Amino acid sequence: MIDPLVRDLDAETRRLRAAGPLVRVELLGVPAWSVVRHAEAKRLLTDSRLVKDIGRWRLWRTGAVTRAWPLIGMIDAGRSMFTVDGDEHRRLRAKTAQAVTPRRLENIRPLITNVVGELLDELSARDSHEPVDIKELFAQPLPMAVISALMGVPAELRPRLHALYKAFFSMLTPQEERLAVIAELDDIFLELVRARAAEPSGDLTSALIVTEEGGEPLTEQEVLGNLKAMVAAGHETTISLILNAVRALLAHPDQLRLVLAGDVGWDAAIEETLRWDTPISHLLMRFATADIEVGGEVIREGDGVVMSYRAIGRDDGHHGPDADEFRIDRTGTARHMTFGHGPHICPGGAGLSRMEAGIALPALFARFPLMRAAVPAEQVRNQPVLTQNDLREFPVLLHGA
Ligand code: STR
Repeated sequence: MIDPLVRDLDAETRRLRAAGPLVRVELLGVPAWSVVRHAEAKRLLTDSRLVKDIGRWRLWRTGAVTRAWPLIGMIDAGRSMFTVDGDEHRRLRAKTAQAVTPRRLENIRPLITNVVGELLDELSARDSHEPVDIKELFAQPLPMAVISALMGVPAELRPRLHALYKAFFSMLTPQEERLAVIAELDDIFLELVRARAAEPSGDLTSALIVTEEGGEPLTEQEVLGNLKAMVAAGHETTISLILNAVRALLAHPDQLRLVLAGDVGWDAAIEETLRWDTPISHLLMRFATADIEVGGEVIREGDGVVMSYRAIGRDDGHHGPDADEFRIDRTGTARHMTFGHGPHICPGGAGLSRMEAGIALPALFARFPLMRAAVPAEQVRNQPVLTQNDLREFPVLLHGA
């Protein structure tokens, strides 16, 4: 039911929805539950009997799942706000929330505008009437530039990080190589943590380390875990948001006209993209510490549970009978859950990614108002990445036909 190679994401989303609200799935041979509807997801995401601690997973405890499983890096990712719950989670997360201040976000705005301007100038300079890949040349470079600047990751490391994350997420990477990639990411980020511990600067990594008088500092491993989570999340998901918005708008010229004419705001176009084509297809994983009944099925203690956000965004029970349509002018009050819900709801990144998309998209369409897709929709393919909704490439004609 869940294809690790993502050969047809729309068909998969439809199948999951039809089988919901709770669907038995296999993740590369490993059984789990997938939650595919809004109401059930909302309830489970505030149910404290579902936890992130991999130690509660029966298949892990029995040794049926090991580090040889290609998705293990998504779960066994070190101690951070992403992997713990309860009071410990509040402590790890509070530190991040304090660090991602509205002021820090506002301070990053000029950088986003500059990077977007530079990328657009490079695109213009090509003056090409041949197809160009708007992923490689626009959607992909921006989020890494922004999250690196925020966290203090040196610019010269960014190309290497791109390559490492690509290998980390791809289901085609041999597992031995993926484990080496994970080790290298750890080395890179640990070096940064130690440098900032020795000499703090104004970046967010330093803010995770520095503690006020009387405050309880995070351990080195906790700072490392939070830093890794923030860079991975800030990078990968925002690429998808920007690219999915470009793709959806070009595929729906009537909707694009609405936003270009100013009849509908860019914020609405961005929210509709977040709902209709979520950056995360499936979020791994939570574990049941008790039997939990959902829609006539029972999640057993020790079972693993996946949030299938792409299906959740298309839930007609929540978004109405036209949930499958991309409509930036929808009038209902139903809100999407693309950034999650409950204690683990996306901390800070929601605002950052909206800001990036909110600057990048209007600037892109203002510079290239005649832009259109260079290939038919069915030729645009996903990367072989089970968890992220990530396109391989998206060729466009910048100046139209
Ligand atoms: C990647 C590997 C790593 O070093 C740390 C993490 C923790 C946070 C995870 C990240 C992972 C993968 C992408 C995630 C992110 C949190 C949000 C992001 C799942 C496992 C999303 O795509 C939603």
